[in-house]
Amino acid sequence: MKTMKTLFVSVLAFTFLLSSSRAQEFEPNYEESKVPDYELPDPLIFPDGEKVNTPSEWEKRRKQILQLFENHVYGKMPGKPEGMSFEERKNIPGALDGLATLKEIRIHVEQNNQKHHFDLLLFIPNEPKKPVPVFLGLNFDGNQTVHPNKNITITDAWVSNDDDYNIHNHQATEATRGMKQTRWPVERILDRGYALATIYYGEIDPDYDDGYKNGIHPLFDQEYLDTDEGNNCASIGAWAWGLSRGADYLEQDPAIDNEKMAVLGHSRLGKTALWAGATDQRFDIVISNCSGCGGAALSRRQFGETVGRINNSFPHWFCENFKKYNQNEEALPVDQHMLMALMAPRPVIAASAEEDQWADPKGEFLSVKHAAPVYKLLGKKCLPVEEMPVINRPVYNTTGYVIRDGGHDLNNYNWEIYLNFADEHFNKTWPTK
Ligand code: GTR
Repeated sequence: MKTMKTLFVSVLAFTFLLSSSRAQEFEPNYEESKVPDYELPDPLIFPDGEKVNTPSEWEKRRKQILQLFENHVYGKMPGKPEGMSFEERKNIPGALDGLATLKEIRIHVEQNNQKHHFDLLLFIPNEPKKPVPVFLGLNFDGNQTVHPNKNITITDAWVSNDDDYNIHNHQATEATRGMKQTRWPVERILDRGYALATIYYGEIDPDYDDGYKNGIHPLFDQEYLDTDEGNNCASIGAWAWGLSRGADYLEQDPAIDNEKMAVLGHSRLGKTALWAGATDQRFDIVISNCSGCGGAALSRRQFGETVGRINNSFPHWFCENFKKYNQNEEALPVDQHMLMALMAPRPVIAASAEEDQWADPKGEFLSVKHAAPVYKLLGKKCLPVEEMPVINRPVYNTTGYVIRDGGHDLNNYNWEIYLNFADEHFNKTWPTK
């Protein structure tokens, strides 16, 4: 009887603890005064306590940090596949009233007797007549949503259902043409002398938890999927891998200046752009738009979306080990300022939005700020300010930050900043409109 009673009390206590920890998880903090005290790991200290003093020592340290992110956050990143080919399915020189050449390239990848493909949509300005810099970014709903042009192939991959756009059974429809065009000012980008490349992220890996059975995951060797190690390449890793395959195509297209490739992404695709920039140094500029938790925001601040919350809502985005840090952020061997530092010495800019507190704008600013010692070691100038800038006042040198008014989105204002940032860093010499 006594044991029964003890058991009953323990079950009750356990249930209470569980529900109070859940409550904690489901009440995000939006108050600066409630941000816990935290100490960030120093990117310039080796595990044995030695200081990183030179660029070549940084190279050694950089590898360690990259590995920490692989093992604890995003999972191991597979390399180029055994087989890859580029099938040009469309090449329309007079597209968009003669402004651009529109291309569609099917990227075929093959490994371990498994095949997969995804389509890269590419707009190249017809002027200037020389190789141009390019922005590459994944899109959320299919290449056809980026611009209403009828030549763009509608994706036949899995998409999220959406009554407003008549999407049922996860199949995109004609109604989705141009549905996300406010995020992609294609004509403006072309006018400014840049090419734009995009891939639908769902063609690389559909965004739902399926145990990594679909998309490009079947191509990966067991060592990248093996959850015993807990550092499995999850969905953000897969999407970033797809961006690198996009870069494989772009760097051999003669219309593209392959020393001027910028990678960008919004929200979960901003997290992905950062991971791609860290793992693939062919990306010459890295742009994070409202990437938040697991992106530019410092995890230790636990402001808005937290590690526990994101792992709970999206268990397939990060590797298994990342779940160890649910409500345990201080145990992380890294924080996101170290991800920013992995871009050094390349230019990186993070953008937040005033109403997007879920993504913790201040945490995004601070991770850019705390990447500075690495950039300085490599002789680069960082943010020209110590404190967060006011709304709509971009601040940048090689690293940059902006918080604009409005909500969680990628819009024309963001693009103007990214175009200016790229102009400056790519030393663009031709006149812009
Ligand atoms: C939210 C998620 C964010 C962000 C966003 C998005 O639901 O909590 O981390 O990634 O989705 O990608 O739209």
